[in-house]
Amino acid sequence: MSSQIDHLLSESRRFAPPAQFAAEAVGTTELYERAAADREGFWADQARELLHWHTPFTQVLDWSNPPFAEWFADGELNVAYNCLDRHVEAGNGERVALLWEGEPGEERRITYAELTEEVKRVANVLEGLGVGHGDRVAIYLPMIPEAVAAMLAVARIGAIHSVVFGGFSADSLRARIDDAGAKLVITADGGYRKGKVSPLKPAVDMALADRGSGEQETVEHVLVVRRGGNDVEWNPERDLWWHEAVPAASADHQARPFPAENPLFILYTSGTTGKPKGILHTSGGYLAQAAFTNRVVHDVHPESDVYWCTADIGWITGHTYVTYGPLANGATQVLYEGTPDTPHPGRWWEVIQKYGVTIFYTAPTAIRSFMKIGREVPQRFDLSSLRLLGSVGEPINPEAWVWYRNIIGGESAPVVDTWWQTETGAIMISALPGITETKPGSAQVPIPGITIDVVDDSGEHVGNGNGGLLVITGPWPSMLRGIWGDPERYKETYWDKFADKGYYFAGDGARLDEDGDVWLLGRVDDVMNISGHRLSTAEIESALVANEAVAEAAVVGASDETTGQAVVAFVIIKQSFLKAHAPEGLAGTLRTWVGEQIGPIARPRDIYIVGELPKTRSGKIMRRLLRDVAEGREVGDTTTLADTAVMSVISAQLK
Ligand code: 6R9
Repeated sequence: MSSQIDHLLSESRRFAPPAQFAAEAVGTTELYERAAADREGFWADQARELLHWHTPFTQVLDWSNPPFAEWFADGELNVAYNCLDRHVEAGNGERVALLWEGEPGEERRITYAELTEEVKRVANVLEGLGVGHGDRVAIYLPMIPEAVAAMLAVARIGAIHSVVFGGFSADSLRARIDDAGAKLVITADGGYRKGKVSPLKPAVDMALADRGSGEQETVEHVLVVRRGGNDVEWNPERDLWWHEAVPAASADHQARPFPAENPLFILYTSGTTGKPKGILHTSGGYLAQAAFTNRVVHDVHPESDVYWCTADIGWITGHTYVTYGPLANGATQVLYEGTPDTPHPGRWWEVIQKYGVTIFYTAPTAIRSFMKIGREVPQRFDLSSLRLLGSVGEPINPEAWVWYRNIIGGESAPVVDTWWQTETGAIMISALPGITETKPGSAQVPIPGITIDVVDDSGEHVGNGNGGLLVITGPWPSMLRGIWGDPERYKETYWDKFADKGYYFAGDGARLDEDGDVWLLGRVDDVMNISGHRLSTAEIESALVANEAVAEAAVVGASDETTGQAVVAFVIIKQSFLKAHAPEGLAGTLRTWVGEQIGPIARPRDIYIVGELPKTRSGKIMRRLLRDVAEGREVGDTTTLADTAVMSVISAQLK
């Protein structure tokens, strides 16, 4: 890590916002001043200004039982009403909410009035199926307008959605359905990916098929959108077509107010153990910070901008910056179904040109893969509508940042590097593009109303010029309210490390430069970041050892030029298996296996079959040493290994 830090600190380029951008920007220095003078008052102002409250709140923050926070607790609102009806009532019903582009090239323009009507119908369908306040609904859909409508319909009736990324396997879906106890699954027959239909309904059928004895099935119905046109099996007692049920339902639906702390969604994310955590978010505080950050960081002017966040709704970025933030603000946005390079490598740039996208928010891994293809591809398209670029998901290296600004942003669009997490719910660290002089590679400063620090192991501020651990020093409106069904794990994971200070431990390493700006340095735990997606080493290890051939497995995240990190697995094969089978092709088989168990994003880039794994005397696998091997470095200090010779054996085997 020290060479990385040296490299970062030699980065001295600075970019001031263009004058016109600065003059018209939503985010101003007054916001910082107001927040510094009265942080809670500041958030109360934002919540009042940006949202409609059926019952206005009088309390702002209740932190009497930390780390369990309540924001705006005596207020009541309806999240879907805030994202839909109120824009129609304000006379903006004809404004386009979604500019949808299917991968094969179909197009649908959906106004706020149309989306509101659709969501009302879906809400009636859900209620007709017996889904109500507090019930959990799993959503397993491609990037189609129905995905946004499904989330909002669930929110409208006070139920809780759990969106499962369409790239996850039947097993992963099953585990998430079970953990949340979902009553309904909303899915599609399939969606388009890389030029063909990728089926989804069969995975739902598989997930709901083999119940072990004694296990109670919680899912009563499956609501299916027809998108791919692929053949699907049908269980008439359980399954309903969206295109039959939704148009037949009434378009009248009154949005009922719910308390600000009513749960809105659960989203599963990888932690340091094998079992994904169900991160719980609630309504008022989440929506306030989602709307605020989308306005001031993305500089959204709803009447004129065309906004595009490329994230899938299966990730937190898709929740906050596709569904909730932009729609709460009444913005017009692009929703694109497919992969960036189908049917040609300029597909994204074509979409920007076609719709005149002004604000574009994507991940460093995508930017790096475009850099690899070359600037000739984006230069074939007119990208002059773009006025702001954003980055999220992992550290963006200065070279990619500058390429993004110059080649995509026409050497003028500000780039905001936004740091946040599933747990934080919304952006926490970022420049405000109209007032901050940006630095390539640094996320820079906490947004107004957020307090953070970089500290040493005992929680002491490290001071400028030093590295340490990133902490959030006070509660914030869109913070997670817990881990679904596991309050203890919530405390242990995020709050125990700095319990005496009351700091939230983010799990990221960071450094403060001489100006006090923050540079994120990646995870300090066993969480990997592959193309901006979080995966835990333990999760993949347990998938590997679940295969009959594998005795033991160790997984590390090795740095990768394109994906940020790549999964590299070291496995020991069972002697008994080797007696009966030839070892040829085993690595490939195991790769496929992991893809089936968790999802294609979890497939290891490399699988090394080894005879032994490096362990400490207490039996802990020393991943640091395996990472050295995976990244082709000289192996570091091996003195704490139980058997110090093991690393030379492994290195020799791989040569
Ligand atoms: C929004 C999202 C969270 C982890 C986080 C950190 C990494 C996200 C980053 C960044 C450096 C940025 N991360 N944004 N690292 N610079 N701008 O990605 O949520 O999927 O929960 O991942 O991603 O390591 O801890 P999530």
